Amino acid sequence: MYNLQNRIVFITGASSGIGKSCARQFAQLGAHVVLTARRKDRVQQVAKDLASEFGTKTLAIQLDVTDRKSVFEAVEALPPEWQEIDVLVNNAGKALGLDKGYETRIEHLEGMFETNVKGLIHVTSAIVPGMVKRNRGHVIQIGSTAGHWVYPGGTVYCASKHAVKAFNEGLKMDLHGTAVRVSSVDPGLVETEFSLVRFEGDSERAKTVYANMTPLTPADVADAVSWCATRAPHVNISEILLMCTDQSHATMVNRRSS
Ligand code: NDP
Ligand code: 8X3
Repeated sequence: MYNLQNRIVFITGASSGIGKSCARQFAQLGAHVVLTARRKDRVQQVAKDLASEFGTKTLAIQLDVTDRKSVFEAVEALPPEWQEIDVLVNNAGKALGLDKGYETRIEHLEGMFETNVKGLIHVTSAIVPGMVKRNRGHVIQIGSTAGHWVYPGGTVYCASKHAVKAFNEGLKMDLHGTAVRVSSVDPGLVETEFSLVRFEGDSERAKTVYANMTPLTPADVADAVSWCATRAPHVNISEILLMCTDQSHATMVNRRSS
């Protein structure tokens, strides 16, 4: 098992949901955690909680992954003892709306592709060269079942997650011959703020997504992420596709009558 004690883990989208749970899992494993997101107060609070609960060494940084310049500046400005990132969890992402692909509003199209695809590539590009130089590191993308299957209303979001899947396959080949590992953890329905964001704050509509079924929790996904990161260095987990027992395919969800 790969020991993450005192290793540096950099997480995007650590203010909520899966990213926040990953931060907790890595903190429990003794890692030092860099928490990033746009909502600075939230990442500061997560950092404070982990420090008081586990004594974790944390760094909270306000970061918008869509801003390539800020991403590179933030990575370059890391204090020396935080520079040697061992694990990158590229988690920041979103779905916006449930429109047909050709009717998707430009701000939704841009919001999804700028964050899910370009943002993930910006962060990877800022961090991976250091991993290559040290010949050590692990990039873990949070993909989605939406990167494997398409569903009605998810055309653009699914296209963005298919792009993540393709980028990740390429990244593994780009890093061929190095010791840098590349994984993708691809969940189905997870109850987080994801649907609240998708439906622009409509909490009633968001709740219906997870009604009368038992979705994955963010901690279930973080388990898979930390499992990838703790395998022996010669083991590279390429992909984990995970769904709750109530979900069998993109739109095949077992809902119990209430
Ligand atoms: P949440 O909405 O709970 O979390 C999303 C996180 O992304 C937040 O921390 C948010 O922080 C951050 N984020 C959004 N935009 C940006 C940005 N431009 N720059 C930096 N951070 C950003 O949703 P989830 O935890 O569910 O989503 C996390 C990932 O998991 C996403 O990539 C999503 O596509 C994926 N996923 C989710 C599933 C689900 O059913 N929930 C299933 C499969 C995959 P802030 O707003 O503070 O910037
Ligand atoms: C999130 C899973 O099915 O809600 O990536 O799009 S789904």
